[in-house]
Amino acid sequence: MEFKTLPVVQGDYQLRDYDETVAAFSWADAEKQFSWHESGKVNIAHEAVDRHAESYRKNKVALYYKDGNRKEAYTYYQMKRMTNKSANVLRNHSTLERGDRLFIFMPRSPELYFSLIGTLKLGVIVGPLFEAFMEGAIFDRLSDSEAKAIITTPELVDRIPVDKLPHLKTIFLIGENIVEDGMIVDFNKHMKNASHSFQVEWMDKEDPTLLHYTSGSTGKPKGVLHVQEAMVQQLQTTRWVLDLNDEDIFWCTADPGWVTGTAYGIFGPMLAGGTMLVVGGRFSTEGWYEAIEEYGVTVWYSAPTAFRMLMGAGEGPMKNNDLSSLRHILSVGEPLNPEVIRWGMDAFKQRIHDTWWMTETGAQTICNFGCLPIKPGSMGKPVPGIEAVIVDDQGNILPPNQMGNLAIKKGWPAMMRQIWNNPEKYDSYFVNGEWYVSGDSAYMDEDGYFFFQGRVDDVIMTSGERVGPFEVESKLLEHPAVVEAGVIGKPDPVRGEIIKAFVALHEGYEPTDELKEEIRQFVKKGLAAHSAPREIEFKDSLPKTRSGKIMRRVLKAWELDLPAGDLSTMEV
Ligand code: 6R9
Repeated sequence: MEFKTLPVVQGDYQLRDYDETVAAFSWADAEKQFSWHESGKVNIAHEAVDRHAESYRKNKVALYYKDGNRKEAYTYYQMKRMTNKSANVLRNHSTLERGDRLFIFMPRSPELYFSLIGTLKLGVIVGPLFEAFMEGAIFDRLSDSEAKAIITTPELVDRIPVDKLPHLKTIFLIGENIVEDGMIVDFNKHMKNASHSFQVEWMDKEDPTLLHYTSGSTGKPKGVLHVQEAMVQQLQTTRWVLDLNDEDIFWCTADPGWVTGTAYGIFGPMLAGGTMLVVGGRFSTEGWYEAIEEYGVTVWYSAPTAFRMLMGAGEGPMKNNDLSSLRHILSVGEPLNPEVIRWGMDAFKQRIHDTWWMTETGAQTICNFGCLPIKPGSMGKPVPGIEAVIVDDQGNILPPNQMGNLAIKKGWPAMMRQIWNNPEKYDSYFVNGEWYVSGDSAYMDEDGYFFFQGRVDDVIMTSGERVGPFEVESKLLEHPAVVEAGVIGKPDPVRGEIIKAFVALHEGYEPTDELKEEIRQFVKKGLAAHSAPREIEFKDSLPKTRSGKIMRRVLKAWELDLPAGDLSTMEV
């Protein structure tokens, strides 16, 4: 089936006044940018790559890749050819069909991007995995989703428990000296001869695209299923929140194993015809600053943990690079501590913009963006098209300034459409069939700004006072000795719970009792007596997810001597 390709239009996407924009906005208008407006069919890979390759952006760089000395650049024209070749290799060397599941388990490299987009050209669902996953984590995800194929490398392939995965038929290996057999396919070898033309599978906008497994507070990781239509919101927010324009160089530091690394590390920028940078390898202060200067990064999307690590490294390394290309910086994943915002103002002479969303929301929902004046400490306001409220546990909408559950009106384009294999779990997210309840607690002020308070399950009740661990953690981080902090409620017969802080120290500080008392007093003076941790325990480092969230649940398990549950997303 051939469909006419719509011309790429730049359009007027400048936000004017917030209320005016919200009032004038409709998702239906936003959808007109894509081919289904004409044909009723769509494919996110076509919209992200092919239509730009057929436009004035043909020779524009889509992807810069840097890892040590490996430095490559691919235009939209080249991306189209490489993703077509990948799609042909996948089709010719497997039995994959539309709707089947394929996982990608490898470090960031151009091949990861080619094959991920190539998979979507086939209409096959992609499950991205962090390279740090070990056998148990791989097994949980591949068996739950009955995956038929995986793309990986010779270094990682031994972690796939093939014998226990009866549905797994094909392993595409990307690397050197690969010996093929009934199951193993040498991806690069076949890429050499593969045709660079491919007709994408035309899909419905409700057809699934990505399956992101994410950990809840209990039980096994759950498979959050996204659909084609997510692209509408990914593109719209890329323009409004990331403020990405044709001349920008965009760097999203997230790995595609995390939803940020697909929604904004691939699709948002490419749907917008942008130029993105991917930096392989692990975090390094010097390497990151160098990348910003070398590529002249203008828009930068990262996470509080990374900012805190950069902050911890001090001004020294910063002086070696010219970072003046940066014009817009954003953050996601955890609360953006005021301390980090202050550091950002000093270090980059601009404010870091907070954005709030979740794997389940599929794209940004509450953000500091464009025309919106920023209120310190707030995550911002709902992006146009999103309706957010605070509800109590029965689903009643609460008035401003009352803490409750942050909820979003069902039906936004990027919303998850299913929890794989678990419809009951999916339904349990919604109250009254109308509001998606996020599991975060927050309040909204009288101007409609949202303030994050914590995960619902992390809120501490001590002597009848509600304390958000984030507030305490932020204060702890302001102490010069503290580099990381995690705060939990520890059961206490008298007070219900007491506040316990786990703290990692900057180099050069001795973990003494005097320092504990000094830190306690610091929080007491800075916040409130009831917010000061009664107990402080020093640790070399704290357990974090791959996306940088301190895993309070693990701290709690340590404290209570309980099993820590699913640790597959923990950074090692
Ligand atoms: C994109 C992503 C979702 C949870 C979410 C919340 C926390 C995300 C935040 C934030 C405070 C922000 N979170 N953004 N907390 N301020 N700006 O992170 O997805 O990995 O599914 O995590 O992350 O608790 O509920 P995911």
